[in-house]
Amino acid sequence: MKPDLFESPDYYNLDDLLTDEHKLVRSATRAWVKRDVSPIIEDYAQKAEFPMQIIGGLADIGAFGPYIPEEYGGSGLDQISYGLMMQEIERGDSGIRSTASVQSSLVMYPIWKYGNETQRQKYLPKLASGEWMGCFGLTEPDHGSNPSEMVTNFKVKGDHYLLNGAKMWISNAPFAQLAVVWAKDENNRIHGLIVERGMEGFSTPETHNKWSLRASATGELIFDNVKVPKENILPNKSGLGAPLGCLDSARYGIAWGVIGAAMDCYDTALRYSKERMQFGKPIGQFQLQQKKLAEMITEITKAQLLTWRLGVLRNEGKATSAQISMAKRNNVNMAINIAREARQILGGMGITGEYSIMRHSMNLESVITYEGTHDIHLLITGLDITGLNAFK
Ligand code: TGC
Ligand code: FAD
Repeated sequence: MKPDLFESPDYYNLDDLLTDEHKLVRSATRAWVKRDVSPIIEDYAQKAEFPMQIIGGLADIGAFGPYIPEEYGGSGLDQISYGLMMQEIERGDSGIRSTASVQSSLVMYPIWKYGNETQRQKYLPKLASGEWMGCFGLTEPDHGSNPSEMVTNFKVKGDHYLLNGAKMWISNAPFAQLAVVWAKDENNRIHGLIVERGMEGFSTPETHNKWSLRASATGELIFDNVKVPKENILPNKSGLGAPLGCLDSARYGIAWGVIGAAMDCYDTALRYSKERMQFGKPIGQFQLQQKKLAEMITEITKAQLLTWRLGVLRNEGKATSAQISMAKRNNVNMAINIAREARQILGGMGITGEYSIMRHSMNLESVITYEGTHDIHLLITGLDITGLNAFK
């Protein structure tokens, strides 16, 4: 892969809206990505392998629990710092951002928000340091967009629960030490359970043959009469709103993250367009190529503004789930379109691993599907503005 020459676009001087802390977090994360991710990521994506050696680095930059309080090992940062960190990591690769998103927003967040003090003390510091990695089991083979119909269930058996069922498409499952699993009790109420690797009847087979998110490990979670100690239930929230509350935080991180992928594609294509000569001119001098580049920077700038404002609302505790859905949907779609256009600017070189664009493009096919598909987020907006529910 070519050396990482990334320079981030800031067409509307958005840096003026950031604090010194925001800029520090961003530059530290960017430096880490340039040093530890860019040189190896293409190789790992080609091999379809997660680079386990970067877990320590992710922990060191504070990517595991950026907004979790410091007393539990988190970094205690605000939502804009969290967003900028996701942007920089996904600039490197969506799969690496996935690992950070899952650990922070889908594993640490529910333990912090819905767990008791004993669970927080037991798990959060280990998760923040990367000593333990976690995963989040909501999707099932027959229940993806509609998790309310899940069939994974548990029954009370003496001093423990007996858990049965299966989850599919679970990021980090093949190597995670623990899983936050969403399952129904005997009254059909959804609860979160902490399931640890090594519990009898719990297995995590890896999902192979992905053309997307190849540097991220995906797997299943299988529960065959798994005895889960009663103290492993998350006591402070139940119902579908509990996992969906975690998704709010992760979807917000994605809205920022994909701006990173889009910026990387734009920056690469812009540089290439000034260097690549055809018909005696740099291709960037042709109007058709300028149209592509001008539209890219316009869309990136709009997404940056949307996301910055959402960050302010999150910091004030005012962002709604529907606002987060709009940003996730808009920004992923923006990034996928930019990746496609940028790839064309590079001609044949665009399909190779010499440049990051094709990898981003393929990764974004997962990002537009997970954490609620493009269609589901549109229907959430539709419900919010009309009051009419297309899901029921
Ligand atoms: P509905 O009746 O609307 O709601 C049920 C309860 O949940 C509450 N609620 C929320 N709470 C917090 N945050 C949200 N975003 C919420 N949305 C809804 C709601 O108020 C209600 O509470 P209560 O107290 O009244 O019971 O539920 P529904 O069954 O009609 O479903 C709505 C729908 C379709 C929007 C929801 O099911 C949905 O979002 N589906 C998409 C599924 C999804 O996003 N799955 C993601 C799996 S995890 C993943 O992909 C991780 S990828 C990780 C990576 O690698 O980065
Ligand atoms: P389906 O729900 O079957 O949807 C298929 C199509 O039908 C989609 O286009 C959808 O938009 C459309 N559709 C569905 N319902 C409606 C409707 N009411 N109206 C209109 N159209 C509709 N899940 C986890 O729990 N944890 C994870 O860590 C995780 N990681 C993932 C990693 C990867 C790489 C991938 C690909 C997925 C991951 N997922 C994870 C699962 C992901 O959240 C689901 O794939 C997603 O929610 C969609 O579910 P589905 O694949 O079953 O599609």
